[in-house]
This record gives sequence, C-alpha cells and structure tokens, in this order.
Amino acid sequence: MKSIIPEFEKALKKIRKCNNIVLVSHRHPDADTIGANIAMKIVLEKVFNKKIISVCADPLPSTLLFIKGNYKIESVLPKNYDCIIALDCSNKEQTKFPDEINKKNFIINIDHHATNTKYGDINIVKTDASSATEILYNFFKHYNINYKSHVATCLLAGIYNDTGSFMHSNTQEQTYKIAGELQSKGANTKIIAKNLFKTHSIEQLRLWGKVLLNARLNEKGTLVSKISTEELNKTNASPRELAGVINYLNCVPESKMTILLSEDLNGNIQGSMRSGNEDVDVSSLCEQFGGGGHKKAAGFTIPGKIVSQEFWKIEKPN
Ligand SMILES: [Mn+2]
Repeated sequence: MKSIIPEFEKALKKIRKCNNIVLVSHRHPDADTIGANIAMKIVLEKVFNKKIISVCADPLPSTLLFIKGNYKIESVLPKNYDCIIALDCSNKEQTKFPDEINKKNFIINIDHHATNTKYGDINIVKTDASSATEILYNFFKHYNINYKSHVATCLLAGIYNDTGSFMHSNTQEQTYKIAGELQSKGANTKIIAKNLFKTHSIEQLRLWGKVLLNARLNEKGTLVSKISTEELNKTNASPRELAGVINYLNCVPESKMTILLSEDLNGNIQGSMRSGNEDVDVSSLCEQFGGGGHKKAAGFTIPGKIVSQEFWKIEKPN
C-alpha cells in the first residue's frame, strides 16, 4: 500500500485555500460517516477557522444523535461553497447528490471502501483502514492537530461501527492502538457501545424474534430463515431493522452458510448471505442472482415472493 501522505498534503493545501467547505456523509448514515463528518467539522472550524456545513441526505437514526450532539446536519447542499469533502462514500451516488458532484465542484474523497470509484479531485482512499474515521485519525496525527474528547468519541464510534466492535477481519494491531489512544483522549466508549450495539426498539426485538424462530438448518449445513411482508407488518418494525439479525443466525456451529430471505415493500426478495467457512464464497453465489459483496458477507435482490415448501418422509424403525 503506497503512502497516503502526499494526498494528505494536497488536501490540506486545498483546505487552506477554501473558506466555505461542505462535508457530505452517505445516505442511510452510519456511525462512521457521521463520526467522520462531525470530527472533521469541529477540527476545521476550531483549528482552521473555516465555515463548515455538514450535510447528510437522510435523517439520522436516534442511535447516532450522541455523535451529532448540538451540531447541525443539513439534508441538502447549500448554494455556494468552495469545496466538498465526501466522507465514507464509495461512489458519488452514495451522497445522493451525484449531479452536484459532477459539476465543477472540487471534491476531496476520503474513504476506505475497496469499491471506491476515486471520483474526487483528491482521493484519500485507504482500503486497509478499518474506517473513514481511522483515516481522519491519521490525518490529524500527521499534522499534530489537537482535539478534545468529543472528536475522540466521533473517531472511535466510526472504528467501533465498522469493525463490529473489533470482531470483523478489518481489525488489526493498529486498530487497537488507535482505539486505546482515542480512549486516553477521552472518547466515551460507554455511550458508543450502548448506542451502536445495545439499543433496539421493541419492534425490532419482535422482528428479530420472528426471524430467529423461522430459522431452519438443512442436512447440507445451510441455515435459512425468512421474513414475509405480512410477518414484518405484524411486528411494526421497518425493513431496515433487520440489519444485524443475520449475525445471530450465522452462529450455529453445524452451519456452513447462512441465508436470510426477506420480502421488501416493492415486490422483491432481499437475500443476505454469510459464512464463516473458509471453503464457502458467498459473493460468487450471490453473483448468480445478480448481487455481490464480500467472500464472507454478500447479498442479492430478485423479484418474487417467498413460498413455503414442506416435505415428509418415512423413517424406518431400527
Ligand atoms: Mn466506513
């Protein structure tokens, strides 16, 4: 991996020349894109005296409000600004403002996704970083920028989120070191863990309960569960609240692969697949249905409805 320092230099040079800067997070925001946004906003305002407008097209779920604090996040781009910094967005569409980004606006793209399309005029894309906030941590460290506890909380929240609290394979030696340093700067690990991993609505618990109850393990070692629109509606949960339940399905030792099928509100079936087995590549399986993803976590969307199929067989007495 080549050094990212020359890109840091270019970005800082540009930032110094700009007065009005827009920070954009991706749609369906998570703790990484919002943590990066607010951390950058505080540093650019306090240390560089810039005028910053934070933007995210979609509203924040209540579990991200501890990151936002009293800072403002707009849902649309302002009319005038000198440059855009996109945070944790692998392509322009993820910002929900691709047309604006296509215009002559100067873009600094800060991201860690392997699929990043390098759409910026400056691309700080580091695919071995656990999160966008880890890249910002390194940026601030490189320029000896001081910050207080809330910025440390924002940065650590992104790391916690994208490493699944240090359980995903993107967790490396440097990740723990950075997390330790952020904690010593006053990052509030308690509020991060509570909001990101220990907060679920009653509707979400009911939905997850239904998904867990529907789980079946077949003889070939595939664990399958499903949720129909009807079942979803009975729980009053939103389809997005399914996120995370597959991690519980994917922990049966006898299972080589886990599939969750859910009907969405547009007449499609969303398929999510996971595997902890070295020999199974779920992304190639999902590609057969027009989807994709990573080797151990992938998904697909196909039109249709889920139907039940039952089998009976006679077992002879011994
Ligand atoms: Mn991220």
